[in-house]
Amino acid sequence: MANARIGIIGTGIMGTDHALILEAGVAGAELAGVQDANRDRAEALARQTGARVFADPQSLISDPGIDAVMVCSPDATHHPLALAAIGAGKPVLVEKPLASTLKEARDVIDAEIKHGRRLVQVGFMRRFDPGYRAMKAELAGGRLGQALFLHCIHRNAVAPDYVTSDLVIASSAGHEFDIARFLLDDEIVSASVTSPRASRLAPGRQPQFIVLETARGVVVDIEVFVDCGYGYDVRGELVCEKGTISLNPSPPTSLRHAGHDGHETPPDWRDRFRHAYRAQMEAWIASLSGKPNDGASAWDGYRAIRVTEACLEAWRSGDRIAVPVEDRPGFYL
Ligand code: ISE
Repeated sequence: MANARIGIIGTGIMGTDHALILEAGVAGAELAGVQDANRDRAEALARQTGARVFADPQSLISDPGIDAVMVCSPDATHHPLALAAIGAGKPVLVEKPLASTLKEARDVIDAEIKHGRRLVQVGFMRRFDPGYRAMKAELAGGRLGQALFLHCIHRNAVAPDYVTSDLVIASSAGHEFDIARFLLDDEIVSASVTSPRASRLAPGRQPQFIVLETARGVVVDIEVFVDCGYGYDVRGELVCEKGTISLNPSPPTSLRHAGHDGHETPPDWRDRFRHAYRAQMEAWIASLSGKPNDGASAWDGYRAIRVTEACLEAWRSGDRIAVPVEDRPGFYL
């Protein structure tokens, strides 16, 4: 069977990373096109990869030489471009978040259901991380008993100035909302958020401490601190009735040298989750020829935004906010 010809919209950090994964070789796929609002940036990536450069997103989406699309452009474009891909009947992997509002996310779901075939996957790549998958399998195996707590830490070394406290919830904590639902196979039903004072090194935004409750009675706590300075650090510990299971840091080695004993902390998520990004790509490409895939659906993207909106309300009001749980449409079962 011919390779699926992939077009990437947005050639910034994530678009480039995905392009280089494809370039390094993914069975069944080839990078065929790139597009970016900054044409020079798209052209630079095209020179490196041999992909065609498209003038605008719609011409890439509708081109007969493109079979499937990755949307890696700024967050506000995710919703219209996901709708455009559905309109063209082409599979689309949309970087998270699926949309900027709940209403927009609902539009994507409605359009996909109307189209009648699943086309959208959301780039919650942690679902493909070997550590999280092992945690999920261990919980399902039953030896630890039922889950009680999920403790999560999400730290970035540094965030750009445009990242507001709200965006910390939407963009960074969104990963935790999705991974909690995925690991626990449960829905989040309430959210509370509190913050310490802002770091003097990043006075413009506050770290967050989020507490979620799930329908089956698990408590999930999340520290999100995107200015920790020392590196990218994601941790998780699932506490169950008869034991716990934690993520290990990703480096395969640790180093003792010059009074230091430990392991390197990666600068950002691309390195920490490199296996997850590749595995996500492989699973998505395999799904284009019909292989089942447990990547995040548009429904999962919608639920993450539901929780985001509750967290934003909880943060502003100081109240514990209920997260409405709707029935999952049969289309997404
Ligand atoms: C970034 O946008 C990502 O998606 C990373 O995975 C996340 O860990 C980071 O906090 C975000 O800023």
